[in-house]
Amino acid sequence: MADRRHTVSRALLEAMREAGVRYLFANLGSDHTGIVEAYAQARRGGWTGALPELVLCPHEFVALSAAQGYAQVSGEAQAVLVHVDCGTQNLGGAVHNVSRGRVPVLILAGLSPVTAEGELPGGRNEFIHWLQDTADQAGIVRGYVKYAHEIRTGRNAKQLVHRALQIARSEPAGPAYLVAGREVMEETVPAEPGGPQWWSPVAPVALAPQVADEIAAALAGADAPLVVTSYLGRDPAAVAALTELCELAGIGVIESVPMWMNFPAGHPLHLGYQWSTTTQNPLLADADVVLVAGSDVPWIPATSRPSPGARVYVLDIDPIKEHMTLWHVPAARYARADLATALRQVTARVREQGGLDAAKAAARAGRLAEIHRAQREQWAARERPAADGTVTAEYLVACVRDAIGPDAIVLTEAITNYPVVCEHLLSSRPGSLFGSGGSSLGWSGGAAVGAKLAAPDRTVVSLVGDGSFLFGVPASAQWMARRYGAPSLTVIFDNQGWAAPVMSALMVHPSGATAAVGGGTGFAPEADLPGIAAAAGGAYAATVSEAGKLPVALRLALAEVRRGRPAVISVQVPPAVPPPAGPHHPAPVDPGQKGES
Ligand SMILES: Cc1ncc(C[n+]2csc(CCOP(=O)(O)OP(=O)(O)O)c2C)c(N)n1
Ligand SMILES: [Mg+2]
Repeated sequence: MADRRHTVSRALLEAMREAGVRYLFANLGSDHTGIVEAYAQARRGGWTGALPELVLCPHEFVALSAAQGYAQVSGEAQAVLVHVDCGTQNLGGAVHNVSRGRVPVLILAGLSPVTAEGELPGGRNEFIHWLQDTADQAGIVRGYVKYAHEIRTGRNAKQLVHRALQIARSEPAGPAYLVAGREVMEETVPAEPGGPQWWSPVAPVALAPQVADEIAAALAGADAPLVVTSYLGRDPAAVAALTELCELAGIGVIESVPMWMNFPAGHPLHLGYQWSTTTQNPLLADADVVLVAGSDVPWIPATSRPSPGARVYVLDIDPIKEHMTLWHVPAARYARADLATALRQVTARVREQGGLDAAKAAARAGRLAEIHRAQREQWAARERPAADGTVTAEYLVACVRDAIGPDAIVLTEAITNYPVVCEHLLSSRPGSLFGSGGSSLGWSGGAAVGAKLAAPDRTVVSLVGDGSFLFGVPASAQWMARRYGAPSLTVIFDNQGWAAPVMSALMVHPSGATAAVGGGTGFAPEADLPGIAAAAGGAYAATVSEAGKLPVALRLALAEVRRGRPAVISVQVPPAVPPPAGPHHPAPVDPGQKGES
């Protein structure tokens, strides 16, 4: 009977499940005959638990973003299944995000059949098989994946799944891409266990002792030591390790372009955030020892950097970014290490070396706490509605913060409002704030579904620009949220269009034509963004423009989410781009902080 045929498709799925893949985020096609058949067999035979749960994703970008969100929240790699070259192309910028964000994921794609005359089961029998025959399908994603390989025979298909996942999970983590032709996927193979216990990711790497000594001595002897981090919080344990070191030695922390919660915002040694700043950060200029602990962009050298006399140390699982064509931080030492492990080593050496002047460190911590306090006071003062009763971005984030509480998982894709989100959300719990890690917009739509599947007991909230909401293929993402019981709250920063490209133009041409006539990136006539979610996923939908109505609107939406229904609220916030210059509208001179270009 057909069910007794143990196909490679079935073996691939079993290998994923053995390896701990809970969900297969899939968009199916003619290359997946064996996969569709295996799931049908499993449903008929009552053994669906042996396979990853199939999550249908009407768009591949959303599928990969969902797998990314799941892995970011849980630390566990999931799998994505896409249709030949077409589906691979549709992964689009999500491949950039998992790659830049160093998020582990296994992507499996079919290949067009390689036989056409009936030679083998699975050979060509549909017109598309000729159209989908590409010279180098893996080439579509090769620049982004850690591993790309074709499963050429079913006999080692399980082994290749385990190998791909081992590579994807080993730090620096990232995507792995496997392809398999339909004939291979339809092969019959013996049912064999894959031995997942032999494919664990590479164990955390420690610092060489002399490097730990050198960094510890530099920090202990510094007058103004500073840590800059962007993604240390990928590992929540590293947050505690950094906190311990900073408290011991009185070291301040700046988060640069944070896409993770890296250091508690409420901690007196937290000295704020920096993005695409146009002004020198004085704390960075004053530092004599700077520890860059997990960062791709610790500063923007053209506008803000440490002083030339500062000693810089780069501590990272990816310290010299071999995959970025242009990257340099002038450091005394670059060290590859697991950040939690390395920071614990450095802390231990600071204690053991005896070079730390405890009174000096305490006095410094006191001064930094003052800076911290003044900064927070300034931020808090901005948490009010505009004079005309409309909503400001600062007030919006403050209201969201107060409504959701400290345990929610927040996804931020607020773009020009990235800085506002950090400064007013003030996340202090590791694993509570996530960004895409890259710059391809639309991540939060699918990521929210993945995040909720990974943490069903936590409230998931996305803070997203109106443009980014549309990039996220909301009809697809919201449909998935309802179908798979993964409701979340989406709060749209509706500034009526794309502010970021205009900000970029103003940064380069502060007095150019854009400053005079605007950037032309407004969204009028506006789409009913929450209405898209209502139509596609039955979401609770609301639009808010008056500040007075915001707290109640958020409460109602959250109540819906807690009852199991997705909710999308669009909140009108001022366009981040100033109005055109004129007698009553002077042209902007310095756009200041900006989230993204
Ligand atoms: C896939 C992709 N396409 C284009 C861009 C360029 N881009 C950067 S920000 C931005 C506008 C984002 O609009 P929105 O989410 O509304 O945020 P806002 O700029 O208004 O704050 C665009 C188009 C990008 N980063 N990613
Ligand atoms: Mg916008």
